Amino acid sequence: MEQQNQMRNGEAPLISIKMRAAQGGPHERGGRHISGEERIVAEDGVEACLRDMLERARTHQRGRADFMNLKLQLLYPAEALYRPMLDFSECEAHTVREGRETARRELLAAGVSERAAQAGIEAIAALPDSMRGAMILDCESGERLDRLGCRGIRVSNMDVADPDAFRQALAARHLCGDHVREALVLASKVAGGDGVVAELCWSDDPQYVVGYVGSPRNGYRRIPVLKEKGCGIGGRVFYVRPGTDLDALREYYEEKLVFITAGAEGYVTPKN
Ligand code: WAQ
Ligand code: MG
Repeated sequence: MEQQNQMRNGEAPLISIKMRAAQGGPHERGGRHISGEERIVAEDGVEACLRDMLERARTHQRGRADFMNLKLQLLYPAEALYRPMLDFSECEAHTVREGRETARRELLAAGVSERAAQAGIEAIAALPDSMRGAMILDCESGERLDRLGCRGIRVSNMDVADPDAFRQALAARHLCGDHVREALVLASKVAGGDGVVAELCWSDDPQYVVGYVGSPRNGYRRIPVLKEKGCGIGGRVFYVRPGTDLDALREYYEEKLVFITAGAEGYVTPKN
């Protein structure tokens, strides 16, 4: 890419790299979702990022992918929003039953009704296989509001504002690894959506049983176990207040470029 030609208002573009991998053909032709990932990197970081992604898709716990879609796109950081990383804290749970009870309590604490909390936990647990995206539920009735079937709403166009600052912030909490970094970035973008009360998530990677409840009120509440080891079903539910503008929310999640700051970067977080 010719840097000189791509400058806009004196600003160097960034590259968005998105990967999705499936087994048995492309997602849109019924392939089984294996993994998806995205990064936003400077131009000199593209090769290393692609190598990481290839490696992850080839060796994924959910199986070997036979289809991979890669998309690269120029982005201009001036069009981005900056959002702070959610506060991180950890709940205690030793069994799936305790974990789901904890999730229910955390959802109530975040402002979700008893009925909706239960509906969300059951909606993920009852999935026949993992979705690519998330379900949107009404935080009072528990009714599913999106009509996106097993695709769901896919949160995209986000990354950490400063990888080193983010790594340090995680290390200070004795955290490392891709799962937690990606989950914190996603949960921080999700909680910043207008009308959003909470998110419930657990991983679909068979060996990774961790999940969380995220919310603007209580931050990222990690739950150590939400499913049995070996189970490849996981998912996400976003709870919204009745009357939320779902088209605007979907546009924010899928289109808007958002960088998550870990506190040390010195950005002033603009309100949108
Ligand atoms: N947008 C919406 N939903 C998504 C997205 C996305 N970008 N990516 C994944 N999902 C949904 C989809 O239904 C997946 O099946 C499900 O979430 C789980 O995705 O240690 O690893 O990437 O604190 O398997 C949480 C705990 C880990 C981290 C979550 O999720 C920690 C995780 P996974
Ligand atoms: Mg996964």
